[in-house]
Amino acid sequence: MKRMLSGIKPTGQLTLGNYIGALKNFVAYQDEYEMIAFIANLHCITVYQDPQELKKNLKDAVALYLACGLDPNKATVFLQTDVLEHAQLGFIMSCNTYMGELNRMTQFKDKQAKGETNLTAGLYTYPTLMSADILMYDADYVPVGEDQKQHVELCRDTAIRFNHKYGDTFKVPEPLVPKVGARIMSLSDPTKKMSKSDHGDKGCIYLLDDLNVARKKIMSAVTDSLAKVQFDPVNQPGISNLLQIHSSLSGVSIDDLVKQFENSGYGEFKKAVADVVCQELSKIQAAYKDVIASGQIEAVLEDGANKARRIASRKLSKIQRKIGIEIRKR
Ligand code: AQP
Repeated sequence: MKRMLSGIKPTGQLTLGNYIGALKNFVAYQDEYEMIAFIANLHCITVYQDPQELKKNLKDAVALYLACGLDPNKATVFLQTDVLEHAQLGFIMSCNTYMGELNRMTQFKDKQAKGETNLTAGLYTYPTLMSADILMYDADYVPVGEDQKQHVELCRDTAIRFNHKYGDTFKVPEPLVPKVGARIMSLSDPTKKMSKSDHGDKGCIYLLDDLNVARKKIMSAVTDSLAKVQFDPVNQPGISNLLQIHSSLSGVSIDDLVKQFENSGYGEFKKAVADVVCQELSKIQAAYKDVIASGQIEAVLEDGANKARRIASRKLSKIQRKIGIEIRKR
């Protein structure tokens, strides 16, 4: 069975973008692949997080993984920090990645361009930790939204270079980017990605948003004055984004949705999108409550960490012997 690895960093509450671009696909793939789904909590602290809020977000993220349908009997679900080998391989990968490569990463450049000050070294080097996360498990595939594709490509380049230098060590992974919904945009500024760290922004739907709040955000989504429901991300980014959201959740193709709403006003179309979103959120939120009430999170994380650790410790030892830094038999 081919292996798939995926992760999310809960720097806030998980969003509809995380769900459509990533989480929903982890669930869909868990029967076909051996799924390793972790919570990237080290990646969270590349930007300061309030410790109490972070703990809550981590717990909610695990609960949402399960509520969205990840089955811990099929998938290995764990916290990155419970497997110490990630940080160690992260350092090794940072010694096998060039600064020129990191300088080209658009996520970091975007944060820099926004004029954000006090950017940390951890934020700059986090793609090397992400390479470690993936390569540790010899993942065949990594399902990601569009924004993370560049990081998986960097991981591939590093793996190829490492294999060339030290002999065949890593499987070179493939990114899997969904055809629809790979980049869900902000509802208040559809030229910008929907991001969980845009706190309090009307543009972002959180999976645990009150349904009335979610509906309001969709009904007030920024559109255009063309008054025609059609898929044209350049001239109608708002409407195109809503079409993607509807299509990803309902499974109806964008072409069919355009036909269905060709004579509708934007109000009617937005109501249909809000119905589909609220239906999905209501299912997720009911399952989330059950997961929290069941008290199963600790056990799932412990079991997942044990399984992941077994793979990671063997792999790290093999890597360290290849490089020449491990000299004693474990
Ligand atoms: N808007 C989005 N549309 C589609 N996919 C998305 N993903 C994130 N936002 C969207 C995908 O979700 C997975 C987990 O991403 P992440 O949370 O680890 O990091 P991120 O991409 O940096 O997400 P955010 O919400 O934008 O975080 P902040 O605000 O902290 O920077 C990835 O596969 C990602 O592609």
